[in-house]
Amino acid sequence: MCINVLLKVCWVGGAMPVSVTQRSFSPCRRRFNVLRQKPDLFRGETFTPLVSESALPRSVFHNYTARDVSAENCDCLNGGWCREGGDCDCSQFQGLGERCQIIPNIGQDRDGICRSWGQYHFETFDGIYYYFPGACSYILTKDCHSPEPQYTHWVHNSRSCRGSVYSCPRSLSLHFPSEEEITIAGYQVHKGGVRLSLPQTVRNVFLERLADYILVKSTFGFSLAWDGGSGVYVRMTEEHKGHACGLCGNYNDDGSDDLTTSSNVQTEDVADFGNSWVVQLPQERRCRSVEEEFPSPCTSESRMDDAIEKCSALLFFPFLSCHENIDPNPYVASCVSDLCVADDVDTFCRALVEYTRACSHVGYPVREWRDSFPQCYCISCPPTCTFEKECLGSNLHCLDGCYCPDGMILQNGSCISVSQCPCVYHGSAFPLGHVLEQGCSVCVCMGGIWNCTENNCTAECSVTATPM
Ligand SMILES: [Ca+2]
Repeated sequence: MCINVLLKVCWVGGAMPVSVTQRSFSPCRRRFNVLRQKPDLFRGETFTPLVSESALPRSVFHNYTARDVSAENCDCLNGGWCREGGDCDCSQFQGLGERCQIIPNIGQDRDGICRSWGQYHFETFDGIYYYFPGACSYILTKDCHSPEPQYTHWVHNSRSCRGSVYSCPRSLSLHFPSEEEITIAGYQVHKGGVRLSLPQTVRNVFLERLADYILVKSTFGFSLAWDGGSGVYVRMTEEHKGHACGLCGNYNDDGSDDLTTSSNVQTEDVADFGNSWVVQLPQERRCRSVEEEFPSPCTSESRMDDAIEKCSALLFFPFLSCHENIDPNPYVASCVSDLCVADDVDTFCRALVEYTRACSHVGYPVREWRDSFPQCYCISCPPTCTFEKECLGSNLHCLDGCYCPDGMILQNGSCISVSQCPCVYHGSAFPLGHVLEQGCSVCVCMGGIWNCTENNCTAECSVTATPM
């Protein structure tokens, strides 16, 4: 059984193993708020969804026969319909642009997280969702403010992805000043071609595996989470506002200028924009640019109808509780694009997971949504681990996923008892019972916490010792 204990972990925050780098549990406050709202979470009908009835799927509220089917070739994106005059009706998922190529996420709690999932889905720091079917490597985000960028992140899309976008390989490259390239593929991290064990500190950057994610946190204010497959989530502190560039946009609280090319030209053309951020890798064959009028993944009307019908699930209970925090429209639209390509259970569940992740990441988890979708039963859980996870105390507030039973905690992919937790010192993990001596102090690792005592090892120390 897949038991969801999303909220529970915050109650026991003090009892969780706290390492030097994970002391802050303040993000949990929001979860307590969520907890207080618990009765409301189960009264879906009391919520007013962001989307108006007119914007809800026609498959739910309207009769299809009214739709014009003579103009099928507008190549509308993101669930847009072709109108009689050959233009796109983008109202369904509140899209904008000639082809409905962008959907602003109007949820009030996005928290400035840039997200990309399933190869082709992107939502910028400033909340602009777009679909860009690139088959190359791209600058996801980069520090464009300093002559020597503090960070540059590349995402390597599949050169050829047939079938479900979640089944194709994707990987990341992270670049920091005076450091060799760090690559992340699956759950393996390499630096300069050498595999790193986790957790690991590389100068200002701390890397670890937590639940289903690889987490990268830096002292200069960014966090990145990678789900091991295709999902990458980046959050930065306010001081980086307006300094970023790349597919994640410029992070200046203004969605209207997010499609700015690498030559600093604003465009409405997603292909122009995306192609401009391509990275040509010397060892790779030259990859194909995305055509300006790239086709919609939904080439068949009946497939799109089916996809909309299924993906509209995100507009109703149990997802209503998150609607005012995270606008579901971009996620329904991305789900439709995914199902138009591969209409299978895994793809559908991954699309739902993406929305619940966005909610979890900002502290508003959708509780027990899998109860309503038993086919999505713990889709990515390791067999021994079927629970949710704690707040991180990092810039990415809370992770979703599958977690460990009460009293257990996930460590390197398996569940162990809290008392067995290792302790972290200077970025390295030490097992239970490990003894560290530092000057007069002797510290023993006990349940993830260094238990330190002072010895009378020097004259100075003996002065401070308790008199007999
Ligand atoms: Ca912007």
